Amino acid sequence: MKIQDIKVIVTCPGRNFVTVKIVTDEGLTGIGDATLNGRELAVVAYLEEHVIPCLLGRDPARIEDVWQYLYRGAYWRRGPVTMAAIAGIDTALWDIKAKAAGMPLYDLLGGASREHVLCYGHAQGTTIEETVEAVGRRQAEGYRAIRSQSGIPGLPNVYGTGAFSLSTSAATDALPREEAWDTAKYLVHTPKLFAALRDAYGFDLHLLHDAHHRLTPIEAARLGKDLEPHRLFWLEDAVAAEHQESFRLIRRHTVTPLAVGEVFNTIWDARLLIEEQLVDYIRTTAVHAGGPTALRRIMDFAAVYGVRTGCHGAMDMSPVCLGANLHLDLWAPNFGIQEYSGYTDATHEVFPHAWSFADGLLHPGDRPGHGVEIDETLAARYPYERAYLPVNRLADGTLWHW
Ligand code: CS2
Ligand code: MG
Repeated sequence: MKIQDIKVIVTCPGRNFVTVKIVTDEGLTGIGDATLNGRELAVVAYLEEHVIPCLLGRDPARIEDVWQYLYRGAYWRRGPVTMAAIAGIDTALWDIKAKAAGMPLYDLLGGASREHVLCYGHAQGTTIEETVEAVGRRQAEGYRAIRSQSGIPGLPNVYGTGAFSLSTSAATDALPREEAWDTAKYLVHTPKLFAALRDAYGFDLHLLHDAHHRLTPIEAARLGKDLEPHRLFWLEDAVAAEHQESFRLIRRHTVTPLAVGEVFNTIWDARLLIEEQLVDYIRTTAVHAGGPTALRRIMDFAAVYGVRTGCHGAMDMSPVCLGANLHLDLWAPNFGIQEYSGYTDATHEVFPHAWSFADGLLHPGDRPGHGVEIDETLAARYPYERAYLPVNRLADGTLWHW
């Protein structure tokens, strides 16, 4: 079998998605997600100009060799653009291999370790009361684990708590929205949210929280301590993790479980965190970590140290990425949880998928391959729109982590 053609499809059925489609001379096709939120076209150019010409005519079965060729062979290793491009190709090649074998991808990886995959949904509100109600709605939809975020008195527009923060070119302001941040206010308010949630729903529901990289290590330690009575499933991205050693300090002070890694793109970003068991969950995801080849390696490395998985699955990871993640989730001996924040109806239609959600659980389905397709005619009806994530500033104007 030979790779005959590779195309890159960009579509915006609510969010921009970049999808790689590989066609073989034997008529088998595979697709992979290569979306990098807010920097989508950089990955398209990387693929079209620098990757695709090197792969035409190659054997699609040699997934490991293609991965090494694109990673080592580029000389310029790592980085979100490179790794999203590699992920698009790698995911499509695994799709083809599993289709050729007539197996769902999880079978090819070693088979299912569980019947289904626990996932967590999102609940948010501008006030504690609104968030408490939103958690109730998610619970009624079947979710057993819910990430809960609330607006903070005195701070308008906190990402992930109220109105959607994404700016698109359809909006009047096509530039990043500016949001405000105050850590002191946040640290006082957030434990009150979880106290209210435990009062309302008891301890049977798993609750998660995302600090979105905004704290210093000692502030994160304080928050972890203050959240201890509320028994969180995890506290996510407490600090910006360029400095992996930060987690040593957080760990010394709190038993609140820690999750990190949605912006990581290789195992090197997490090596120390995993080897020293400084985190409980590693959040790398197929599209940002270089596809199933690399994600499987990270999961296996984490398994050696008792660190569990918690793949990033916000709605800017396309249904193709979610599909690939779910096969790895079903297989991984050290699976923890999968994020699932849902998609627009149009996104479900553009990407018909075998994976399904019921009772707070996901399953990848049993179709050969990863089980996700793209309807190219429909995709063409939703053209790309330039879009930005917000930025965050302190009251004095200092640009802050968001
Ligand atoms: C968030 C994401 O899902 C999460 O945990 O941190 O919403 C994240 O901000 C986006 O995926 C960024 O593209
Ligand atoms: Mg997050």
